[in-house]
Amino acid sequence: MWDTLWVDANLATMIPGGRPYGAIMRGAVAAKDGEIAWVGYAADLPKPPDELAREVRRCADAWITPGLVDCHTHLVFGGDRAREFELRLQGASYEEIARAGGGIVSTVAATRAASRAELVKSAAKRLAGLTREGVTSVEIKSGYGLDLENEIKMLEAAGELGALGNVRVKRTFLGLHALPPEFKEDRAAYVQLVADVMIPAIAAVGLADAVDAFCEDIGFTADEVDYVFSSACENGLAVKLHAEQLSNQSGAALAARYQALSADHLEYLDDAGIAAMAQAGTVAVLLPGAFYFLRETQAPPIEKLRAAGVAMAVASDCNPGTSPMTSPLAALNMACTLFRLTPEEALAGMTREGARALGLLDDVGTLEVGKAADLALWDVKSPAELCYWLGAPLLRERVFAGRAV
Ligand code: DI6
Ligand code: FE
Repeated sequence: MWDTLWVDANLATMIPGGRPYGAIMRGAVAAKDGEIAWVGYAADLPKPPDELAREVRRCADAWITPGLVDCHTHLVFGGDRAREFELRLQGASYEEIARAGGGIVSTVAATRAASRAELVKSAAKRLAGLTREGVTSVEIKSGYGLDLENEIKMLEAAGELGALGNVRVKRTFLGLHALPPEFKEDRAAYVQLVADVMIPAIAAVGLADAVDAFCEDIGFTADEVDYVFSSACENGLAVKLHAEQLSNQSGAALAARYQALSADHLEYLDDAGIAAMAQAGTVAVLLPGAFYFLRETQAPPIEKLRAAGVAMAVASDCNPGTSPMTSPLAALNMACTLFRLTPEEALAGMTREGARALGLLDDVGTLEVGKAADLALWDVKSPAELCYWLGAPLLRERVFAGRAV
């Protein structure tokens, strides 16, 4: 007997190669022990539903997708940056504010001042924004502590959120996010601290799955990132990179040299970077929320990424400075309107490709037997509606590891 069987539903399995969205009309999906035990056409079920599962859920023609995977967020932080938003609306640029000691560094002060419990509490609200729109897996970065104690506090808070929110959490250590004020006169010492002390310490206690960095004029140079990435590899952690968001630093190519899981943002990505990513199988994570919120005008080279066969994921980048957005469906809409992804590409970007970008594709991201029974049930007549509406309450039910939550 299966635990639960969903019938009277259409499935967007997101398995590539067949019909759009891997769709199965009048499908059924079953869960046992938290995993998907059966997927297919309801007509092919071996027996009547009630003889197959302890609980049968009739879905009145809802669409079922894999639970959404938000593969790039900075959900945990103290304070907010609404004041900075006002300054930017009066003409100050993100870079000017950062150089004047605002920006990320101001969130660092607020994050250091917050207790772990306070961080969990404020992030839980943002996480609720994600889960009420179907997210079942989320990546959460550190990077607003910038010393070992506060980075650990952030990563522990991120871990607590998983159990609290019924989501799978992948944690990323983002030590090279900004130069902390106490190292203002000695960049090299901070980079060394991150590589030689913080990464080994965090890896030793299993608080992170990956290491990220902000490779940018106002962030860290490719050489500095290179140094930190070699420590990540030595310590058995995957890497990923904020690359080519505001300028071209050849960060994506550097990331690809390290077989990075992903390179993220990519507005200024060049042809060499695309080729390197294609070769390495590095996922392009598109973050239209940051593009929108910063009123950027140069979009990532979507057409060329597509032509090169680079996998494209879409994520919220939820963070206080450049993407204060807790709506994954809004990110899907923006990926289509601003970056010209097709709705199928956008939805794949927040399911299958998001999972790939987290190294989780064997576990989640498509509706396939043996993967976790992480599902989202939607009140829509076609999957394209998930990218079309802005702000509509489309989620009917979220299923995490086989349980409706
Ligand atoms: N790029 C971003 O978009 C965020 N971090 C990064 O490296 C912004 C973070 C912030 O402004 O607080
Ligand atoms: Fe980011």
